Amino acid sequence: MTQLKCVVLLLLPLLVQSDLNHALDCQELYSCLETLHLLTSHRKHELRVDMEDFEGNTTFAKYSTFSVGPEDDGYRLNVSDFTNGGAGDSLSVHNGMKFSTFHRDQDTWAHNCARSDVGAHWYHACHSCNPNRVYLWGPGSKFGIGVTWSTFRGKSYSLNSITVKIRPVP
Ligand SMILES: [Ca+2]
Repeated sequence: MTQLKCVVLLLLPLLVQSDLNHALDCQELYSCLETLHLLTSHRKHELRVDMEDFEGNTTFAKYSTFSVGPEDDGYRLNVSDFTNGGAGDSLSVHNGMKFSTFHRDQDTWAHNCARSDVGAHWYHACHSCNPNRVYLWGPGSKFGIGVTWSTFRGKSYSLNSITVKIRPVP
């Protein structure tokens, strides 16, 4: 149950209402990152991303290897072995990145991707997908601000849903 809650918290759209809520959200995010690190550091896991647009189209991307590194290394993302379910690969480019939030800039950009893109993610400079963003409604969303998976509907289309699941594999 904890595993499911953490994946949902980390990877479903997150709308920050206030500084207080944001601080609480960050605590939960880091708690979940720690849980994901502990889970994935002892056993191999795979990750599947299911998504749906507002026209009812569904698709997925799968990665046969997924883990999160330790806190003292910035909860670095390790994801590889992509299988295309039709969504394309918008996550491999984030492989090796540290996790960034408003208050913890660990991206490779000179500025803060989390602040500029209103999210929390394993940013580089800055993203090809970002499930933790403002929930908007489909096409015409402000570029890069919505819930996006760029190889599916681009960065100006905020998806209806993104669901991310992990499970241990032999
Ligand atoms: Ca930065």
